[in-house]
Amino acid sequence: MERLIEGVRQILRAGRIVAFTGAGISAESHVPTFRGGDGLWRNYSPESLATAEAFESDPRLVWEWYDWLRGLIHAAQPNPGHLALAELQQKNPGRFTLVTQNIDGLHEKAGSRDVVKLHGDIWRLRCTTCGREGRNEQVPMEHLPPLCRCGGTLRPAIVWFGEMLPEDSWMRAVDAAGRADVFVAIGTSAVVYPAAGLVRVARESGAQIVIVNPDPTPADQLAQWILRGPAGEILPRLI
Ligand code: BV8
Repeated sequence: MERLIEGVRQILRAGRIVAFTGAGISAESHVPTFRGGDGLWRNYSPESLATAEAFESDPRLVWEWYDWLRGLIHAAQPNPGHLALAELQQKNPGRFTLVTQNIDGLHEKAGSRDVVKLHGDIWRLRCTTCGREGRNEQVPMEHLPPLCRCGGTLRPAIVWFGEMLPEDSWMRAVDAAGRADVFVAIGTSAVVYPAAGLVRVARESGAQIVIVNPDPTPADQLAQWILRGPAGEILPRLI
């Protein structure tokens, strides 16, 4: 592993870097991943709750899940993996882009700036009637589901399954992946699209692909470097 770490350290020294993160980077902050053993809540799978249909049919149940998740995330601290990426950005201003699928805000809490959030932000709510959007860090929420001052029901401003990604974030991510010299996929199972497709965009544009993950993923076949282990241990050794 030491030789691999040294090799990746070398390629990170020059060129444009994209770090692409998934729920696994927050696992060591005790935020449950989606598909790991701890990914289930009560007996619901995220896929069954993180949809507009589920919200439509039972906004209170979906909100109970997100209120529980907000409570967990509120108590969570960034781990050495988050902190290492913030340091990598500070050391390489202008040639580092962080693209995350996570909605927990732990990258910003660790000091990362200008984070490209593909799936939204659990601390922002949007009105399903008037569309007004704003920050809300209430833990726990006073009312479930929360209501807008217009009387409409508020939803988390995150991307559910079957929903489009925010256009500007998606375009920024595709552009960065297409111009990357090194693309590091950290803590993602690489099964959710279109986000997972960024690995292939980077590979086909000539980037070196680095995977940081304790388990195999479908993206491994695109990678020149596979660092098998937890992000909280591996990332600090890369900077
Ligand atoms: C869309 C917000 C289009 C909610 C999320 C078939 C083919 C292609 C696409 C599809 C398809 N069938 C359905 C689709 C579309 C669907 C999709 O991809 N489904 C998958 C399940 C097959 N995609 C969508 O619906 C997207 N929208 O396609 O719209 C469209 C077109 C026209 C018109 C309308 C729409 C929207 C996807 C976004 C969904 N929202 N999250 C919420 O968070 O509550 S996705 C959710 O899963 C998370 O946001 C996360 O981003 C995503 C992926 O999960 P990961 O982050 O990778 O986490 P996971 O738990 O899976 O894996 C953790 C990894 O970490 C593991 O590998 C583990 O080994 C590793 N790990 C564990 N510990 C550590 C670690 N790594 C490092 N260190 C550790 N310590």
